[in-house]
Amino acid sequence: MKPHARLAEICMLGGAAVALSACGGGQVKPDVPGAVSLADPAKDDNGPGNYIYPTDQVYKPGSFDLRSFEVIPKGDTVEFRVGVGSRIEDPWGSKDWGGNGFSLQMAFIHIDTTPGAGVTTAMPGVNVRFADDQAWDKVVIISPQGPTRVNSEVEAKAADVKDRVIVPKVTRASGKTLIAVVDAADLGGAPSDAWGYQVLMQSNEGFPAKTDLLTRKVNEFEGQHRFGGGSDYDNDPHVIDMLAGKAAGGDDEKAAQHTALGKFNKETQEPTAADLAEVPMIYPGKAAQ
Ligand SMILES: [Ca+2]
Ligand SMILES: [Ca+2]
Ligand SMILES: [Ca+2]
Repeated sequence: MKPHARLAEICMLGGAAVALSACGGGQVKPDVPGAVSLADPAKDDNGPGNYIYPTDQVYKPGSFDLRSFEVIPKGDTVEFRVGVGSRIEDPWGSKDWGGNGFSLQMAFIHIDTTPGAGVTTAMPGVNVRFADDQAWDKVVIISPQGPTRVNSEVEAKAADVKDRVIVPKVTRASGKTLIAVVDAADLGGAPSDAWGYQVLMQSNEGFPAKTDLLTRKVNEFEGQHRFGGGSDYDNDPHVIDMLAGKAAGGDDEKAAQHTALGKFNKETQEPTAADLAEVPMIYPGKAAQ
C-alpha cells in the first residue's frame, strides 16, 4: 500500500481520537501519540551487504526486503505493519500446519519501552546484540507459525525472556504487508513517542536447529533453504534486513546497516555476546523533534 493510501486510511479512522496534521496532505508523519511510520531502503535485503537468498524458487526477490514499518495505536490494541518488497505468498500451505496464511517471512520487532532496563541479546538464532543503553523490553514475533508452535519454541529456547515475548493475537499477510495485532497491555501500555524500535527480518524455518528460534540459518554458501554470504557458525548476524536510519550513523541507511551488521568477530566459531554485531535501536519520536 502506498503511504498516501495508508495515510488516507488512518485519516478515515478520523474523529477526535485520531488527529493527523497531514490528513489530505503529503506527509506520512501522524500526530497520533505513539504512531510510527518509517520507510526502509529498497534492495538492502543482504544483511551486511553480501548475503544471498536461498536458491529454492520460493524465495522470490524482495521477499525479505523490509520497506516499511508502522505502529498504529488503536485503543486497547496496537497494530504493527511490516512491508516487504514482494507480494507475500504461502507456498508451503500454512493452513496445513496451523499457520497464519503465509510461509516464508518472519520478523522480530524489538521495542525499547523503558530506558535503563531490558535485554541486550536478541532471540536465539538471530546472532546480534543491542547496546546497553538501547536494550529491548518487549519483542513482538511475526511468524507464519501458529501461536502454539511459537510459544512452545519460546518456552524451550528463550524461557529466560518469555515474559517479554509477545505472540500477536492476530497475525496475517495482506499484499506486501505483514500485519500483527497485540494488546497494548502486553506492551506495558499504549505506545509512547519515546519508544525505540528495531525490526529484524528473518525467514521462518519450520525445522530449526535446537539453538534457533524458528530462524533460517545464514551459511558461507547459499543452499536450497539456506542464506549464503555469512559463515557456517553462529558468529554472523542471521539478519537479512533491518532498520538503520540516520540514528545508526550517517545519512546513508544502507551503509549504516551494512556497517553495523558487518561488525562481528569473523574469527571465532564459538561466539560470545561480545563477538556479535550490535544493531541500533531507532527512536522515531526523537528524530521528529
Ligand atoms: Ca529494505
Ligand atoms: Ca551462520
Ligand atoms: Ca534496511
